[in-house]
Amino acid sequence: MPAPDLDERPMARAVELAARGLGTTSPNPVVGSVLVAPDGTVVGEGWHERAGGPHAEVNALAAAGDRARGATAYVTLEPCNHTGRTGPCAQALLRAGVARVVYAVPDPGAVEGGGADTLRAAGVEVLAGVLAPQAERVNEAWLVSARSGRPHVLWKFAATLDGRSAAADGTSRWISSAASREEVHDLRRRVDAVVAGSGTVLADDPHLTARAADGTPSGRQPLRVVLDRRGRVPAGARVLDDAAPTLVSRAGTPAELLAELRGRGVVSVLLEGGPTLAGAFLAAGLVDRVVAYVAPTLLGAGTAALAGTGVTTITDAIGLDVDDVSVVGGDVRVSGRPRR
Ligand code: AOF
Ligand code: ZN
Repeated sequence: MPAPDLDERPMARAVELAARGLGTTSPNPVVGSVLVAPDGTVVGEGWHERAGGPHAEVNALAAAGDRARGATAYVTLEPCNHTGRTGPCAQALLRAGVARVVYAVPDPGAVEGGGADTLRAAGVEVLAGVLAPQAERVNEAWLVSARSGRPHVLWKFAATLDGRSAAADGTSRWISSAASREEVHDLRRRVDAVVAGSGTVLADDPHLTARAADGTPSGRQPLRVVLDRRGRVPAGARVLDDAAPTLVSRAGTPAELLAELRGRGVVSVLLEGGPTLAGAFLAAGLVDRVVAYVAPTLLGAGTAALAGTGVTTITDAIGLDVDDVSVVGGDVRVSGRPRR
């Protein structure tokens, strides 16, 4: 049996391939696959490119052809065992004569039991859990949604070093750097829906579209969602233009809004503002990831980035398990998952 670190390199490549599907596979997962011959040669690579299209394993098998026989298949998600829009990958791997299957994360969405049991029963050596944290991270939105039955929620905000999202006079444009703002447009391209409260729409009149540097809408557009319980959003608001579809929701609670979005097939949500809406989601335990862009500027007065969490004493502070701290265009980007 190969040493575990020998399995990590092809799995790392499979995770890289999976990431290529981010933004185009919803409501399906992102999945990557690599086929390696017994002599260590990579004989096929594939990833899931779009919902309804061939699964990662099938693409990798097609690339390998006859060379798949006797190979090890690396897959970031347990191979499927069901006939959905495409045939079961477990069977395709068996037909191709794959000798060993290494996968990272079990499939929580498996309809009729995962493919691992089927493969083992057919005499294939199966190993699970290789680079599970990395595979989990790239597919976080889909996995969290499949396990929880509601969309994954990413709260993104920009603030000054002293934690403010707007100055005392209400101005808030360009707190974060151009590079950070560009990243936010990439985030929007990758999610199914972008959510803002009516207060943010009234204060900032945002487009909530994914745009190129020149300001024109570019790439896949998420559903724009405005939580507007009191019907305050005016007809001329930019968020209602025809650049992308918009849902004005009257949902009474974050949970209700997420259920409504789930009903529309939404797997991933980007929560963009404002402070009170974010506070309500956090208080309800409905934020799965926080991404903060902290600019090296100070205000000393103005709107706090977050409000309404209900936290009044330090022992109740919402801790984050931070898995990334980077510098983006001079801002510090901190990303982590709220501890429950
Ligand atoms: C994918 N891509 O590469 C793998 C998936 O609707 P279907 O028939 O494409 O099936 C989707 C399910 O198949 C998905 O929820 C997951 O359980 C399993 N694996 N799905 O879209 C892939 N390997
Ligand atoms: Zn499959």
